[in-house]
Amino acid sequence: MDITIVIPTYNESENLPILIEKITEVLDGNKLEGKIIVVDDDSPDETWKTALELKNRYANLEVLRRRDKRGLSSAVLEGFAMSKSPILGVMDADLSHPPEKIPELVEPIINREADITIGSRYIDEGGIEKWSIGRKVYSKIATLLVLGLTDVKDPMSGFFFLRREVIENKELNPLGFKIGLEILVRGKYENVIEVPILFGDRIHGESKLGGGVVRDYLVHLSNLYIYKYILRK
Ligand SMILES: Nc1nc2c(ncn2[C@@H]2O[C@H](COP(=O)(O)OP(=O)(O)OP(=O)(O)O)[C@@H](O)[C@H]2O)c(=O)[nH]1
Ligand SMILES: [Mg+2]
Repeated sequence: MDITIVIPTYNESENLPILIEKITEVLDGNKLEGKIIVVDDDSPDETWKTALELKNRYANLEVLRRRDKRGLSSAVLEGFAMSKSPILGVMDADLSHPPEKIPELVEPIINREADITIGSRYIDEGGIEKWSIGRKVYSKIATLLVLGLTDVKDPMSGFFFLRREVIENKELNPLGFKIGLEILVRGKYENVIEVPILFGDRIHGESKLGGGVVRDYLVHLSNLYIYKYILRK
């Protein structure tokens, strides 16, 4: 069954070649048929150009260079819209998400055991390699704030797969960083399986977590709470 992995990028030109090679190795080694779509928001470091060059080596790679937009969630949704695969996935470009876990994430969807699978830092055997205490606390607080929205242990993970039907005909809001959470609240699904991952520190480049992220996150959460408790019930 064919799968599409969307990789949103902003200034990831050093990480991308390493990641694409690893993903391809894992897909080939597990006889998975996969397409990779890089959605780059016209990165100043020309990640889009690196990606286009990689197309010569990897026939399963597609590249979208968005010149007029910024945003992780909207990049992921545009990547999904470019694909016809029955299984869709997302992962970060900065090598934080272990590609070796892709088969474990994809197989429950192929076998119809799950509609959504999540690479999870907050279940047994999952974890985070090198965050500062401050960042860990911040992430925990962000996760506590969603307790009223989902039972998933790591709803903020940026490494997940889903059956296309989960989001088909659903209106998803591309605000902010947490498209996985958006899908968990607005998507149509029954079973979610979390697979433990060890979240590594980014290898090259800088974090894009900046000033507006917290505000966007709080607005996004308010929208989701209103949707879940006021609009739908
Ligand atoms: N297309 C696109 N991709 C983005 C944007 N912002 C971030 N990304 C990508 O989304 C992924 C996650 O962003 P990161 O900066 O790694 O966020 P993070 O993992 O929470 O932060 P770090 O731990 O510091 O890496 C990376 O692949 C980024 O390149 C954006 O505005 N547009
Ligand atoms: Mg990162």
